[in-house]
Amino acid sequence: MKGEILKMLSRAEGYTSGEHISEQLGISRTGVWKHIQSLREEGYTIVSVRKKGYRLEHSGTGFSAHAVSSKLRTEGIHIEHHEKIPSTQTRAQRLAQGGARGWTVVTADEQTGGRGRRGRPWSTKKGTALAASIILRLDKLPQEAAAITPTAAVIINDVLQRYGVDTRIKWPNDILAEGRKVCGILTEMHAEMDELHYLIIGIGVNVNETDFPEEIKPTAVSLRHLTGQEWDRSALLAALLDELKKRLPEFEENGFTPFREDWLRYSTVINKEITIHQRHQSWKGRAVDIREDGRLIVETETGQKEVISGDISI
Ligand code: BTX
Repeated sequence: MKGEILKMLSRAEGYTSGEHISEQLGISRTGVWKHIQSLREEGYTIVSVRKKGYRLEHSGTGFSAHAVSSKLRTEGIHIEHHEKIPSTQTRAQRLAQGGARGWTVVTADEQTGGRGRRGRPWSTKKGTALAASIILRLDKLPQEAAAITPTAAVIINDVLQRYGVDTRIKWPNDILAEGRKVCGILTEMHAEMDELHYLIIGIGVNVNETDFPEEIKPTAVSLRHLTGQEWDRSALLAALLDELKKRLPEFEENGFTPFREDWLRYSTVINKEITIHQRHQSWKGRAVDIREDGRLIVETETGQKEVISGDISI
């Protein structure tokens, strides 16, 4: 409800009367007033003038469900926010198993057990990071769904570039700036052989961190480091969700194909000599292309190989 009120106030030219809000949202005038008070306590500056109503003067930079909702331009996205949670990904899994609809998004201000691929940890510090897991129910076959990771990487990269950050995609699931990791994407799916039940895209962005745990200091970077300014996490997440909501139907219709050229342009690995680290082996080659299903094509002395999973060092 607070998100709806914020949305109305931020879209209004001047004042919005309490009566209008109460009519539009089907709540009492006292209810409106209580929500306004609660928003003020969270740091929003809302001016009220008798007979005129309310006007939003300063939209806070807090990270909450209604802060994100009020900044979304697209409809149909439901946010479940947690102040502290082990992992938004695990919570989203549970919600999806319980039947939650597509475009339910779990967010958190702090994750105590944030995870990356193969059980690796993902650091999400309180008050500075962006952590979100999006439940998607797409009309796709399981084998077609894997290419959602490079597709999401292109879309996220576009949004960050629009904000003026020079980011690049590192296969399979990282977004780098100045050669360091600013964002990680974790895609998980629940499927049978011929039926995709749901996908969960987990997005972790380093936003306002000024410091990182010792073990990732050399390889991690935050948007704040890169731009020298504090970012509004809810505005950034709203922008990411809007863009994903707008462009994923294209993936549902035509797969990775419409995104592939952009991926190649943004990639840090194409035409580079790389080492691929897989579970039981590491080998060298030259990355030359990406397939429509998201597999990386690598030229080696013994011919071309397709890589489904692994980590790359350049
Ligand atoms: P990944 O397996 O590619 O990367 C994990 C590795 O990245 C770690 O082993 C560590 O070296 C490094 N790392 C950990 N934290 C950070 C960080 N904050 N910044 C830079 N490097 C780091 C990447 O997996 C996918 C991460 C997805 C995270 C999201 S957050 C929302 C959702 N919830 C959840 O538990 N995971 C996802």
